[in-house]
Amino acid sequence: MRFELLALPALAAASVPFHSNRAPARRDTSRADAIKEAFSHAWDGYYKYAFPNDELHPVSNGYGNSRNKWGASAVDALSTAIMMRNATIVNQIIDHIAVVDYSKTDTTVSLFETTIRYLAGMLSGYDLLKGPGAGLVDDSKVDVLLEQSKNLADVLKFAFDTPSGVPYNNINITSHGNDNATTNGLAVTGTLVLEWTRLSDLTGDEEYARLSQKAEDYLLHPKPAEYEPFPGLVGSNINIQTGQFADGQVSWNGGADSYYEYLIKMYIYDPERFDLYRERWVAAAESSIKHLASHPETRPDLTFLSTYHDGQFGLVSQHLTCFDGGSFLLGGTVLDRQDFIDFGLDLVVACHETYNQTLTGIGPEQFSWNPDTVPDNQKELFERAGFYIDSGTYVLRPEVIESFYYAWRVTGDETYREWVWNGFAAVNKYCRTGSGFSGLKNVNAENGGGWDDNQESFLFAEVLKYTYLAFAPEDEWQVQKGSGNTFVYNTEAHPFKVYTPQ
Ligand code: DMJ
Repeated sequence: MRFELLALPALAAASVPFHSNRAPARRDTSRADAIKEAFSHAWDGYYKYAFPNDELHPVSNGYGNSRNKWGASAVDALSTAIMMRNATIVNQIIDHIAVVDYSKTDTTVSLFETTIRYLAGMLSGYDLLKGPGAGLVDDSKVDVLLEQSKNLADVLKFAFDTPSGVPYNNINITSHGNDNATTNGLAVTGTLVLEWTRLSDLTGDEEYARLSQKAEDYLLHPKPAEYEPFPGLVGSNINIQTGQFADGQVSWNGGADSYYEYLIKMYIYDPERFDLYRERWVAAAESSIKHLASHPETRPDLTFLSTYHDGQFGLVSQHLTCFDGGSFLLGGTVLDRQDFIDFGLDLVVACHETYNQTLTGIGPEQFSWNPDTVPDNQKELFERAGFYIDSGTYVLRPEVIESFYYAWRVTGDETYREWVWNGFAAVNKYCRTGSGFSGLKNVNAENGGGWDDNQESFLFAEVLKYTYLAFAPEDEWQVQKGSGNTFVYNTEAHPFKVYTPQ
């Protein structure tokens, strides 16, 4: 096991040795400051070279517009900037949001990506600034976040206008067209309901909740029965005309992932209205432990989740999938189920190995543990680590660090907080450029195989938020052990205030 701190190029980290003799509180402040410094570094580069475009190209200092050209990085950065109490950046972002015209774009719009990054970024900013972040900026500026959330949802809502109510994901907001898809994916269909329900609860306009919950209903009552091969575990695609499942391909990997994530989070948001969601998450979690838990031949001590289709188990997982440990830990602590907490920790330990065993200390995009298909040049890795790499890229994803954060919050065990720090240190060492942070081409090569020259907006929303929260002061928005959460995080790490009846 490798536990040493990777050297940090930034000023803040240089003063924070891993084996520090300082009192924990003081050390944690230094670490929180180092993470805030990384956030400011990324923001300054984005603001200088890319704003108000969607994302920075942090090597060439150009920019991209992969998310509708509405300033995705700015909107995605808002909740983290509030939690870091950086009033300057928060003001810059709100001033930008106030002038975005959400009715105009020249690109195809993803309902899912636009919901989880833009709609959620604004709603979360509103919840935080009306709640524990109040006073950070002039209160008269905050209402625009809810107004613009409503404007955006009004532009998007035609997507749900289908025979079943299952939306199209890829839409043209000018022509009200779509990509003529016959099916929609499980994750993109099932990762709207928290944001659209929150919008209804804040505005009093029931339409948004109704639309998203109608689509979700097909997922909660899956038909035909054969496409729910194990209780709670469902297929990956839904017919847009009928609302019926179109296959029985089960996984927690990308494409399915955040459907499961939102089941337990909806229950936390409002246990009264969303008890069926809890029931479905518990069924999925129990079935996953029983049927999908898989231990690599060369490392039987590790536990990953396999996929399942037509009697076959697929021994492949992803960086994206590593949110699973956090989901089991959150569900386990909220429902007081030690078996879920224990299983969540097993998943966290295995995902930690995907970081711990590479040359950079960062995990790959996709990995496998099928002993029959190990490439010759990865036999040593498979023997040592229990997995081999299918895709070695790293695009600044958060899921492994996110689950470390949940493990730390739920258990209080410092080990997991050190894993958060090591993950941050590795990202700071290998991904940091002169103007921000770049994805890597190969996490298991010298220097990460080079930079991909892209800084995804979720660097701001997720990676730097979960790392910061692990070292930040106690606050109402921190994930709590047990059932006392007053905030629940959307899949892009934007915290929403849990529902309280008026
Ligand atoms: C983010 O947009 C969200 O976390 C989503 O659920 C999955 N993909 C990225 C991060 O990897």
